[in-house]
Amino acid sequence: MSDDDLDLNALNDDELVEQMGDDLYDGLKEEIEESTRILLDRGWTPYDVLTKSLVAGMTVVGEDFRDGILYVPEVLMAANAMKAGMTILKPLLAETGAPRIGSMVIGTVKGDIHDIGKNLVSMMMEGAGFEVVDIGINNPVENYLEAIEEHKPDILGMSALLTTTMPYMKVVIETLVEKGMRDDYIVLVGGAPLNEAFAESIGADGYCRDAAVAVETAKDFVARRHNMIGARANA
Ligand code: B1M
Repeated sequence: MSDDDLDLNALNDDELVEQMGDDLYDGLKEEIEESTRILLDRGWTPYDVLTKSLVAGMTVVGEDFRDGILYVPEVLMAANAMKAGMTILKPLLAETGAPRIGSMVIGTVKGDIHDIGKNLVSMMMEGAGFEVVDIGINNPVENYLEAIEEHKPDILGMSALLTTTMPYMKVVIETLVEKGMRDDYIVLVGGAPLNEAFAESIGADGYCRDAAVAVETAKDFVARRHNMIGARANA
């Protein structure tokens, strides 16, 4: 049987997840969409579909990209297939009925066009009850300033996937300091090349390893911030 004839519905869950890995690798958008729907129909949670099939598949793509087995056009197709799956999951992750607990402006920094991780963080944050303003990719400091001044969020989130673009996060934070605005926002950063020490060195409040950690970290900081504001109001 050729791949064209493959009945995805006939595969068991493990086989389907393996097939999704192959389809993501091959950038097969429609197959990814179909498999995503099948797993949801079988009772998988949107979060499991996301992490156990799409993110897991993208990890393999990343390894082969690093090793020179895959090139930019192929990785772009894989990314588009992944985004198609994420589009199906987005409303399900966002509509959890969680009460609104805070707000965040998030964007990928200047020089960097990677947005899958940022989009995932946005979805999970929305699902957890945060209002999210996503300012997209390749953001100079002016874009962050404009967005935070307009939306007055609790959190400023920044994403960077390249070792060459992650230092730009420091430029944004230093600009906030210069303008006397640094303490008005919780600054959270994330992206594959970052770590805790880097976040600390640039003066961010927290480093988020993944989207789930971003949600927990954000909740934690926002609760502390609201407690502080409440204590000041009562003093
Ligand atoms: Co790029 N790329 N890429 N790429 N790419 C990486 C990052 C790389 C590690 C691949 C590799 O060599 N193994 C490498 C960087 C090496 C380095 O800097 N040390 C690399 C390179 C070199 C490049 C180019 C320079 C290639 C070239 O042109 N020669 C080029 C740069 C373009 C640019 O930005 N200026 C480039 C281009 C591309 C594509 C356009 C083809 C495509 C991006 C498509 C898109 O995003 N729309 C792409 C992709 C897809 C990747 C990999 C394969 C996958 C990234 C991804 O989406 N991961 C990546 C390899 C890798 O990371 N393993 C790679 C899945 C995603 C769910 O994870 O983004 O880590 P991640 O997000 C996580 C966490 O990091 C965290 O939570 C997310 C969800 O759990 N997180 C946050 C992320 N942001 C956060 C923000 C927060 C909180 C948490 O704020 C609060």
